Amino acid sequence: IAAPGIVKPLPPELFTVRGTNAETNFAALRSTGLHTPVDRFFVRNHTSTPVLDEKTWGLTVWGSGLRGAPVRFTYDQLRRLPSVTRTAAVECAGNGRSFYTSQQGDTVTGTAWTLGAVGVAHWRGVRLSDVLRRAGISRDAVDVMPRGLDDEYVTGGVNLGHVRRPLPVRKALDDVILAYEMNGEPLPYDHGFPVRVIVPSWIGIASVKWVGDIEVSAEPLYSPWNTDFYRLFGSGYPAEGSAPLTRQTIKSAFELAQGAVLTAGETHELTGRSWSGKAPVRRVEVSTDGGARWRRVQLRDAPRRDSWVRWSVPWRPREAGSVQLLARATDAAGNTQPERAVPNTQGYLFDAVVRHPVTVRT
Ligand code: MTE
Ligand code: MO
Repeated sequence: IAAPGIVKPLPPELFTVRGTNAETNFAALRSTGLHTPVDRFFVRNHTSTPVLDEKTWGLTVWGSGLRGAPVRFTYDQLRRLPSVTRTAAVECAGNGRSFYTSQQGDTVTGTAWTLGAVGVAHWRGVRLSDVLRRAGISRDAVDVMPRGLDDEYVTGGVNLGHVRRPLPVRKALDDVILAYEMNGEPLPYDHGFPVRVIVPSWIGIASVKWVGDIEVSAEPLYSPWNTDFYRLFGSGYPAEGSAPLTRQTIKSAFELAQGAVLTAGETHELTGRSWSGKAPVRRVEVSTDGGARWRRVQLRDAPRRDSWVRWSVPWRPREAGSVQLLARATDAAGNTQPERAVPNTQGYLFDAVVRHPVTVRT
């Protein structure tokens, strides 16, 4: 199994290939720690993974929001700046999209992810704020737009250019990093080698891979990735869409295959993960009877921002039959997963409780 343009192997027990993308199989996370191993971390590529050479690569910072001329950083120069590490999730804005259709009957466009377009890694890099200050960012700067070196994105016969997405300067100077390591190793090709942006808790598109230049502007910046995409469109939203999406929403997933077969009368340890881009997850409940009764489950990680928490709960099904397992998270800001997600035509920010079918046999 292989997807055009993804470099790492994609064995079917770890990934479902979706066009130029690969979705993590949640059942394959059951045996792993807090951080998603690279061999099973999802890949979302608009085109394909470029294999760049760090010796010739450079990052150019330029634009009307600098006090002076463009500044170029080599890979070695970046690696010599003070480094920071951070555990952070990357999650596609469209993660969970397929459930708009399969659970709610809504019509949406885009990659039909289940819940596996998310991963948590330990990133090392330099603060974007350090780089912007060294490049001479001025007090007039309002937007900062990193751009990828992967191929230009052509869709519906229109060339939209290189993937690029503006960030407000406040966020850019806050907790954003330019990462060159993932889980203690140099960034893998598929995840942005040699350097990518990591924007904690924001939708995945903000975390531009294979970054080659960053425009710093004294005027607001626009690209298709904050105008035509990554806004909410549809009934209830203005014609130009909502404001550009920023923070991710709240979700839960079982580390279990779809339609897994369990034996009645035996105790099974149900495990899973819950996460929210808005605040740390502090409570998770599970229902094993289709949503009639809920049990609070034990969290195996302390609630923390920008990451998920793992949880587990024993379950001893009494009789054979088809069962829908449900998990529902609540975060520290009081957000709880609803029964139904409010639809939008591009299927972003699905947050409802997902019904996970299993079969119990005697
Ligand atoms: N950056 C570039 N240059 N090109 C891309 O196609 N995809 C974005 C983002 N950064 C993308 C990109 C999207 S939509 C997501 S969800 C994340 O990368 C996925 O990161 P990953 O492939 O490391 O999981
Ligand atoms: Mo994405």
